[in-house]
Amino acid sequence: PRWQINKTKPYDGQKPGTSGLRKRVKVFQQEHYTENFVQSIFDSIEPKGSTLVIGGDGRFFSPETVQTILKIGSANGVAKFIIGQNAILSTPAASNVIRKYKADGGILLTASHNPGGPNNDFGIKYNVSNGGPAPESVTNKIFEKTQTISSYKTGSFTYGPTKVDIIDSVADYVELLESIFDFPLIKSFLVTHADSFTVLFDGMHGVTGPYGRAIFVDVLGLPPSSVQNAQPLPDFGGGHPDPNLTYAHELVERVESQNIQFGAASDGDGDRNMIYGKGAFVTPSDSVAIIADWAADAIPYFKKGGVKGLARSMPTSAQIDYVAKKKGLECHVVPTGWKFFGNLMDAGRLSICGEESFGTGSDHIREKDGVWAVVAWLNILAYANKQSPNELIGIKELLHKHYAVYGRSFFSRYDYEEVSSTGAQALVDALNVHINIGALLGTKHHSKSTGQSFTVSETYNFDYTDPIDGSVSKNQGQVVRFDDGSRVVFRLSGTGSHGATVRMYVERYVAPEKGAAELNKETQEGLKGLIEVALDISNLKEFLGRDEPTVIT
Ligand code: VG1
Ligand code: CO
Repeated sequence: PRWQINKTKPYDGQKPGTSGLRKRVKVFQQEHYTENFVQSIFDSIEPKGSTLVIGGDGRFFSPETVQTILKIGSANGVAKFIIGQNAILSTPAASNVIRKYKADGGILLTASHNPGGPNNDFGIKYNVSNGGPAPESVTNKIFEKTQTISSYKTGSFTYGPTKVDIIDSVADYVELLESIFDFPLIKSFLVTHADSFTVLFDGMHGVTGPYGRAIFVDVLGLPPSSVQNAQPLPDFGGGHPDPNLTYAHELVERVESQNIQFGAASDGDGDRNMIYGKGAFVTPSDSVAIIADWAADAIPYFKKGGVKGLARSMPTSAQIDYVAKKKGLECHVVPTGWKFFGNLMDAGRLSICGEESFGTGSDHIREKDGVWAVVAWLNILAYANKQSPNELIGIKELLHKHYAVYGRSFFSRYDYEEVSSTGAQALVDALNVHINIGALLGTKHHSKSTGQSFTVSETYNFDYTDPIDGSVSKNQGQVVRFDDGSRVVFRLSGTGSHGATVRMYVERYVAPEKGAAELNKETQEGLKGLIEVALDISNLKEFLGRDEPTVIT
């Protein structure tokens, strides 16, 4: 036969998390470890005669893993692989390629924004034929297979019947965005405001550099200096390719020191984005609300197809809900992780959605899309400026206009990374006791520093029933609500490669009637009292043994 059987034994812990299996490279390099997981994927789908896409962020250990997938895939009967050149296809580009070429699925080699290189993280994620992350029914099956695996099949694809197409990593994606946005409008805005409105895109040495260069420099005609860190590197240049105020500090500093009006960054695999202009940071929760607000007027794709519905993940702020309400659109609240949006999109009930974790996207594909979000903002700003030619509307002006109409949900997330698993579990357990016996209900909590007080009105564990297929996901975060509409959410991360990470999400609504002085405050100032109360109620510092969070976003 053209293939051979290799004996193996199961490894513990090959359970895909929020977005695939993510571990240290060293873990993937153990004998048969990667092979086991790849064979388990093939055991959970129907590989015979299938067409599969292979993409990824180009991180360390990707080339080796492509070879592993080709060998195992060929022996399992895959008819054709479509591979991004040098194993590079951003997560959104891979989603597009799966859809465009009607592939049966795809394997993405990425650990997203986690650092890469021999001592850092690698990841493998399976996507299904709609281009989106596999639903829990599939990832649970993969996990089951990893627990009983005893052998895997390999073949030599050079002689096998499997076809391999190596495709340009960027071309299909650029074509897609050109069909969505008003590039001529953006270009004419950028040309007329070449001095007053400058742009800087930071690829963070992840996968988006070539995409950014193709769009911002080649299509929109910006100078090459508008794109930085644009070379994908296997270790991301030693950086942490996560677009937020902490890790994208190089962008933030250049935007501030050079008075750049529009700065943006994307993460390792290109599905996250940050929008940051001189003195103006856009929280992801606000970003998706603003895109939803303007889309049907400004963006050709939505002008044509309409906005069918909106959605956010549960911890994301309710800013988008206010837009949905005003426009009479349905608005869904799903658990954390992009896989929960796909069914709603496939059913034609969702057009634009986002997560507080710098994820924004639409039904043009089935993944969140960093570069899409950046171009969406440029399209909206170009449109807004065309409507009001007598003032320059930048990021800050657009935010303030939005708050004046809808009010503002102040939002922030505190991450406590790599804390002890026991401490994290103790925190969760203690909250569950409160939730189960209703102990916090009606209790009033004071902030010493601001004098505000917050009365608990509701406590619950977030469970979700998918409205399309009825599947249920339980315990997706613990919520404490207050009678002024504020809330705090606690959740354990599902993307870390080791140890536990606790996330605390805080949100406080301020109505438009409160006026500009209240609405346009700094986020941390607007949330100060609530954060104090949240830490106090949860006893978080004691449970985790941490005074300060690792990252605040
Ligand atoms: C995090 C984010 C979540 C996001 C996920 C994958 O998950 O909170 O919103 O969907 O990462 O994003 P968790 O379970 O660690 O909170 V990415 O760009 O890492 O694929
Ligand atoms: Co990512």
